[in-house]
Amino acid sequence: MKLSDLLVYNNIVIQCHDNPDADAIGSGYALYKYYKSHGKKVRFIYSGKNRISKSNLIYLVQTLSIPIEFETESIGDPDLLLTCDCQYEEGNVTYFPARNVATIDHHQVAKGKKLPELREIRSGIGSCCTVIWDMMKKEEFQPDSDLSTALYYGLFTDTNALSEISHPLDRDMMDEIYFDKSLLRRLNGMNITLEEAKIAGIALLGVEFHPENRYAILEAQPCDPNILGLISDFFLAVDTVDVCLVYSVLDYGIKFSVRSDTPEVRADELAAYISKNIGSGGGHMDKAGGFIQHELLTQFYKRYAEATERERTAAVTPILREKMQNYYSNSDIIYAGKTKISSRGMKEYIKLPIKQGYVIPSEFLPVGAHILVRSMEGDMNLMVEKDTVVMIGIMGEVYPTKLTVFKSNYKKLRGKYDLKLEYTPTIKIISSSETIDLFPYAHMCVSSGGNHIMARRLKKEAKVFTKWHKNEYIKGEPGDYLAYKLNDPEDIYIIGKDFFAESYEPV
Ligand SMILES: [Mn+2]
Repeated sequence: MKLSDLLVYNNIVIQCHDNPDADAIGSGYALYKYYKSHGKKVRFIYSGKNRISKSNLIYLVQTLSIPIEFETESIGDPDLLLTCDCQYEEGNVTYFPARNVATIDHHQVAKGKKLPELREIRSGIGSCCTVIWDMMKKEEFQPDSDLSTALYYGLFTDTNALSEISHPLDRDMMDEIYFDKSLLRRLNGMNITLEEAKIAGIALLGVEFHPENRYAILEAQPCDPNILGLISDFFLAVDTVDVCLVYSVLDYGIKFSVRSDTPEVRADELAAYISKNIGSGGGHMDKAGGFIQHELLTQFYKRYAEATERERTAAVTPILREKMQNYYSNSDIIYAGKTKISSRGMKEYIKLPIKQGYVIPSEFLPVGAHILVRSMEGDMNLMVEKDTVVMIGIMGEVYPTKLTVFKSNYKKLRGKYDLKLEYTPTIKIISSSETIDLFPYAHMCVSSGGNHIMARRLKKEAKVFTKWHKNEYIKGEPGDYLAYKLNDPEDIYIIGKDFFAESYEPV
């Protein structure tokens, strides 16, 4: 959906979730400004039992004069009700009947949930502000400095002071958008109340420590999610603790933070594991976080579904405890060159020629330029050399190589290379902060194939430290393949099941 698709409606009510946070407020404010600029009659409301009471949010609303209204009675009969940072008819969104409904959100969608036709839901993006920022960019709508700051603060707070950002689009907004530094400083100085500071203390007292795997679980009473990050950062400094999970049960779901200081556990991967099927999670190797949705927990866990509101917290603890236990017991760790791999069940396969893309940066950038290549997989810093080649894999992953290596493994093909991706890789030129899309410069090639490997299907999860990356593992899920090169058994790695089916053939 595009923002301009909704310009057919004249009388628009924007609603964010009850107990709005900074992301909900920033999102609604952005939509308000966009539709107002097109001469629409617009209201921005929230409802529920409580008015906004947190100091930072009150200050944000007052300083930027954000026209958000508390509405508990009726919204009248608008042409359109547009919900943001939430989905219509959800538990944490007070229901108002409306003729037409549209939704813009970044949360996961519960299975079987009825969604309005008009919607833009991009799960996996750090904040709803980012989704709207991207939509506004596509309309060439330039946010003013107040709105930019509100959008930035929405992303800032929804990703624990940016430490849990994982999506490249979030990184783009973080890099590109203007924000008022002094306002952000003031807001950070009023982020938690004295009561919430005490919640951190109580959480520390109730720690559950698991010495066999050196991890800790801490539960915090309902509080601002940023406190979870503070607690977990603090607790990771404990000498016997390598990994920690801090969570809080809120009325619409569970917010959690994960920290790790051991190479055997990637915080982002653990966060994704914990929230798999029931929410979303991600971040960085050392810091990550996520959100588990109340409605999805209800679908998957009977004991949670049957719990009353007061029993919910007690029902969550065993679910998370079990997830942590499974995480440690269900996964093999393989160190290339150290772990002995049994050849039992291994079969020989040959790699088929596959078409993929490549870019030669020196064709359109000066040699010596420092660039950053951004893709779904993260950021990669490079210096452009005459013979630098950036390969684009069939999943949109990018990696560098040299022209000589390229020529011995690939054959150039005629034609342009393009892929439909959630995020199209970009190049940022460091000196000028200019951003260039990668695909218009992409050529097509085909791998010569013929690589022989030994491989077997994984029955349980595996973490592989390859000989190329000794500090960072690749995770394989059951169904993926564990493989090594026939001529180099130490070159062991994981091949995703979809890619394997397309690209390998038994010998
Ligand atoms: Mn949000």
